[in-house]
Amino acid sequence: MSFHHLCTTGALCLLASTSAFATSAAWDTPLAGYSGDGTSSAAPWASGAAYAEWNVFDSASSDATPDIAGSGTLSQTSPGAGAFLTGSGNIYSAGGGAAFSIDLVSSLTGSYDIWLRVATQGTAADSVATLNGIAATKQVSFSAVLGGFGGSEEEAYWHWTVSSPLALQFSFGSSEAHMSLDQLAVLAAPVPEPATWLSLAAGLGVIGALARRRA
Ligand SMILES: [Ca+2]
Ligand SMILES: [Ca+2]
Repeated sequence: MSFHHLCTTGALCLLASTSAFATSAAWDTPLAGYSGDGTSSAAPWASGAAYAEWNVFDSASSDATPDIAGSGTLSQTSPGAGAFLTGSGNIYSAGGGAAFSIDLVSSLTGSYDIWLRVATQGTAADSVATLNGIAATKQVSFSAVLGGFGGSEEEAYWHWTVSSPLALQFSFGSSEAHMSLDQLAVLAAPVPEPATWLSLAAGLGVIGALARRRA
């Protein structure tokens, strides 16, 4: 079934035709109510932490070539034939709930904060996502009703802390149909080691002692 055949109801046509929101690496698009300069959406990760990032997807079933950063494979396992690419490269799940997995090879050693970040239109992602089988709860950084068909524009992320993972395997999705996946990123930042904190605290202690001697 072609996109045009699917685009026969007003709601679906509108959603499909307005799915071109995040078309660059800047997530905080003005169309989502942000400034559009990349600084106004919630970003608890360090700059430059992008580990893999997709914006324009290659197909509705799999994309093994992240177009903004990194390497890895995004796969959609549901709804199969009910999913299609929009003209702007979103993965639109028309036929049922969406289920995605992301597989990355990891060379991270030590403790890392890991974030999975998504931008969607229409149906929002479900609350729970997993990393290597460990569940996390979605944090919504932006949400606005798009109007007309009950969908929303949403930016959200999940957070985990892992230690020297050999692989990063994520799963997330939506239990309801009509999620349009616009953008997706995995971010990684090292957790400061306890020794770093101890030496930092000791350094502050020395500075404090020197300040007291000079006082
Ligand atoms: Ca690609
Ligand atoms: Ca996009």
